[in-house]
Amino acid sequence: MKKNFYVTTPIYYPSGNLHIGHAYTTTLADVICRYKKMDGYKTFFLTGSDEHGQKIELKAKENNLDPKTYVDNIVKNFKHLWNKLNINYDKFIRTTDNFHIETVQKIFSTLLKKDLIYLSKYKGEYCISCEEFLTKEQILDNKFHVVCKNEFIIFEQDSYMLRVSKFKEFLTNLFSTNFLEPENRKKEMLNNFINNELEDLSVTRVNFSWGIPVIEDPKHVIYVWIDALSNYISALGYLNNEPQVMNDFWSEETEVLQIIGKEITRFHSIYWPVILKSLDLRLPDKILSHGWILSKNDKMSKSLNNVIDPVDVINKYSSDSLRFYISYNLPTYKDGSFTDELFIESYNNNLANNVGNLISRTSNMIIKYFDGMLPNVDIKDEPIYLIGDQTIKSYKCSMDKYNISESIDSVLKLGQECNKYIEEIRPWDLDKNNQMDKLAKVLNVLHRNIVIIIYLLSPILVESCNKMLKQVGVDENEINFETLLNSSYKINKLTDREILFKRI
Ligand code: ME8
Repeated sequence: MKKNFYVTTPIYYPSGNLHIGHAYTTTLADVICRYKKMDGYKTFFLTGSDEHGQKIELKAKENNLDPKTYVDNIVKNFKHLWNKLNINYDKFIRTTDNFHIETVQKIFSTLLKKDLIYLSKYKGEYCISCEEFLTKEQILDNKFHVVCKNEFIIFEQDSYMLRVSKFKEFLTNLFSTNFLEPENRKKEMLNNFINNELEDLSVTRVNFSWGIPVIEDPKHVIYVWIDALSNYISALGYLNNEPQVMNDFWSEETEVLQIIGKEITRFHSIYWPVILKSLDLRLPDKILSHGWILSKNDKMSKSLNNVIDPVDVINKYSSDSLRFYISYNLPTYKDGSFTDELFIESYNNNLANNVGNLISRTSNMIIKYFDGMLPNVDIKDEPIYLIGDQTIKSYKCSMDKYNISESIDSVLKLGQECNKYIEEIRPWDLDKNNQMDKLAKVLNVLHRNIVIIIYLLSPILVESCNKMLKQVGVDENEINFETLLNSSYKINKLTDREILFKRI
């Protein structure tokens, strides 16, 4: 079994501050990475910023700044957001980093030498805002890009081209595997591109200068996608400074997961594999292409001016509650929404009424009936004992498929079962009737299931996790999947009665 894990997010454009959509992808990557660590993997988590291109050059001009000063300011805000959202990345790559620039130039030279890149002319409909040549399907009213609704330009100039057309067979074979998820995205790529005439890709520009110059022909700058996609290996030291990290995390022993939003699927599932194959490098195991967060019926995006700032949400509620909403309420296979109403409803139902309530009523009863010291009794014959073990199994199974929402669902079901059990068994009646042995069993099994719930939610609720554990008298260093299954962690005296997840 592979025991290294490498996860990446797209590198985001610093053409403005980030919004909930970017927080979505990055939180998913963070949660999966934390889970993999819990499961014993050596992990590497990469995110960053995609700083070159015409759009950034124009934005900087609008702000009377040189491009680097302009992006420096915005990248500070990126990092501030990731800090507030408890995103535990290992590396933040900027495409203006010198090591990245050198690697991209070396990659370009290699492909040029192999005649996989050649000089030609290119003409097409081009969207500056998305840095993308448009296909017929992407054009609205002969004038606009259907996604961002901006006007495109007609664009003709000398350009170096990547020979994507040579890779039809390679791509057809690749698309017969499960490397791209979900399935409908795979069909879309096959129908729109691979099974059609597969065109070569324009990879340089001469009409702007804010980019990485081609060493062999410096009036050309390397256009955003070769520059941007290469970040995933330049960050690991490819052809550069840290070959050991590359050896560790781009080796066959590594499970490589790349999470993206669906609008950049073409670049990641077609051009990126072509570049890797051209360099004789392995491919990622999985490109997980998630749906969009919509605002009304449109994609939430800077260019449509309909964004929600995650920093506002964190300041108003909390980082954990945002991480929870993203992880649970926005499953990756479909588009989702983010509104105050949906957010509050989910928080109250799942965190306040289910998990928070269960922890607080159980710990209160342990304090009340047993002075906070849980008697150690055998609980294997308790009806809700086995559900705990089953939950661990189904949680892991869903997480291993990167289905975070489904994993959380199994944990929440365990919480519901425990709350239901309390209503049915009525521990307060056991106390009244002096059935203390049964009461000890009931509280013990509830306690065990609560520890399971807390541990399984720990990659998501990273700030509350310790508070929850403290409330049930368990030290964070005492639990892992093994001690959880054997119930072999130590339980201290319970004293804490703080209310977790107060209702909003
Ligand atoms: O595309 N819903 O950068 P970008 C869900 N630099 N996810 C969303 C979203 C939404 N409404 N809006 C943004 C770029 N995202 C390139 C990437 S990678 C080599 C280069 C997320 O700033 C989602 O992950 O436009 C999407 O793919 C990404 O942000 C686009 O960020």
